[in-house]
Amino acid sequence: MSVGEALAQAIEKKDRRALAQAITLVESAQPAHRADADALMAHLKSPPETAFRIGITGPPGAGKSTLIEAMGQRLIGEGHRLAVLTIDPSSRISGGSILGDKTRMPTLSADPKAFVRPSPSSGIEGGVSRHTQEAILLCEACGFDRVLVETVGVGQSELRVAQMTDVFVLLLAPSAGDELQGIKRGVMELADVILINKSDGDLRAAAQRAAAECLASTGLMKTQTPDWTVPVLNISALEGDGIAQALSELERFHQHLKDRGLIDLRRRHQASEALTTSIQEALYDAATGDPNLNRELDRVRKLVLSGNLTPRLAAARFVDQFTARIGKSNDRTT
Ligand SMILES: Nc1nc2c(ncn2[C@@H]2O[C@H](COP(=O)(O)OP(=O)(O)OP(=O)(O)O)[C@@H](O)[C@H]2O)c(=O)[nH]1
Ligand SMILES: [Mg+2]
Repeated sequence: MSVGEALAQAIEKKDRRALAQAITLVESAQPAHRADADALMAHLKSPPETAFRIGITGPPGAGKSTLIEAMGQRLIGEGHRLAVLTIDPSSRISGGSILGDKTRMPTLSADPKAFVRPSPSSGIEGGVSRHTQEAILLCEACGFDRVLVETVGVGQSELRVAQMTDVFVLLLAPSAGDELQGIKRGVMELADVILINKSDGDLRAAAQRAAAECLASTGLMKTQTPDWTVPVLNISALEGDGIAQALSELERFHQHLKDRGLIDLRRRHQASEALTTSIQEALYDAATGDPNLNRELDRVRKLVLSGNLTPRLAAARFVDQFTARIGKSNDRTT
């Protein structure tokens, strides 16, 4: 039996250690591991229909981890098995282990019905690991029916997480100066549910004004999902206020999608997006795996950084070199 097949079998028996190993395998950058990872993914059964994928994003310090602790304990209390994948752009692998959010979800990390997995962000975009999609499928195969993906709102990561989850939650927190911090309109438009955290103590009034401001701007946006009005809720992850309501909004959204047959549609759309992204990444890897092309990339990057070439022209020049090399290697093989 291959490594991949053995891991797939162990995962189906709800073996958490196998799940952890499997995620490490799919995250591995070593080419030798790729074949095992592909075999593993090929042997997985399709996820149970009840699985629900929840994406949570928000600016640094908004309270994502605190919220996940609070929500997680409730979900477990309701009989769910919860997997939490946190993608932490600031985490680094140190001595083989990841220093990340695990320590900030102490209760969930210690709970046998939860599985908490911090992932370092990978590669070029500095955001969502390209293997998060596979990690989600692995968690579901291991019997986790709620999968939470936490990402800090930086760059492309929100879009990537929105593309791999069933509901996308935007968590914001008021600042002392009232305005909502660090949030781009494009990200607001991805949200299915908006939560304004830290609606407690000194920040309560500011949080309520922030919610009103948010409602006003979401009212003007076109929604992603037919017949769905994006709810904006004030919560306090720290004090546990509004967590039950927030969870019931998520379940209501899940039901909304199911009633209209939109889950399947959303997942098919996501699979198609994932295919496009995977092709982009595979092409990027193929191109930068070639030492000559890698040097060419360095060269054009320097030109871009010194302001002598626009990124688009630099990319076009690089792609020309890439296709020229493919042409040459085809000439050799035919
Ligand atoms: N007052 C108040 N503080 C909170 C609340 N939720 C979180 N905090 C505090 O905000 C800080 C950041 O909380 P985290 O849960 O680590 O935030 P995060 O969004 O996961 O942060 P990063 O992962 O670093 O982006 C901590 O000091 C929390 O105690 C809340 O509801 N009210
Ligand atoms: Mg966090």
